[in-house]
Amino acid sequence: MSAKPKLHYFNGRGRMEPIRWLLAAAGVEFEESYLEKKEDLTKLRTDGSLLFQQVPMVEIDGMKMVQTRAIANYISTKYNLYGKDLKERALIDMYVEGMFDLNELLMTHGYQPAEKKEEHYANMIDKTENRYFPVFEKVLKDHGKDFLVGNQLSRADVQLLEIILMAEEWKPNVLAKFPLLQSFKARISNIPTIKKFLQPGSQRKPLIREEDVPKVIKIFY
Ligand SMILES: N[C@@H](CCC(=O)N[C@@H](CS)C(=O)NCC(=O)O)C(=O)O
Repeated sequence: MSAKPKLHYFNGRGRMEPIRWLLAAAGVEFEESYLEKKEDLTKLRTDGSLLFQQVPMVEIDGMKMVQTRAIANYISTKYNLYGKDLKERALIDMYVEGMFDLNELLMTHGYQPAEKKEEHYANMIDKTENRYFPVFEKVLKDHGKDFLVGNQLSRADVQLLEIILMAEEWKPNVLAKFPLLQSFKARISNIPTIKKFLQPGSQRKPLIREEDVPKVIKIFY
């Protein structure tokens, strides 16, 4: 039996959260080692564990993987969340790259300085409601299936649910104009592995609290 993947990151969402989601959706148990202070990052760097001196880093199948997308690609391929052929994979790639772009806006909002918050919020909600969510609503409408690609669960569905829930934290009625995304959310949330991940006490991380932001910044700068 191979060891559980071990995730190295701070105890928060950031770039590691989509990886936690994918592992959880695949029903894979994982361990976490949290960076609490800068010295923890320095230690990983000096012992040669970080190819580009950055986290996320995931120990998996004898590798020390870095680069969020590379890690997510590996997990998605290994656990059959990456479509059944090249064209499905191409669609999934386009969708999830859009999701990563939106995720970057949602994930960094809590870290914005006070004077930038309002402008950042307006841009983030505008992009959510007018650029990204209409695309996924249309995809579901056009093919009329339950999942974004190929009528089976893929990483695109998992990552979209993650983003929907994040966007709702900033604007609770953000799905008001997207009826198919509303039913998508309910459907994907009910998949047993995902349902379990959504329960309190899982390894899913909460939205960062304002008072924890300086601590996280100190680890990396
Ligand atoms: N392209 C990389 C970016 C990783 C990254 O920026 N990681 C941050 C923490 S979220 C970091 O390690 N920052 C320290 C540094 O860049 O020196 C990825 O997607 O994994």
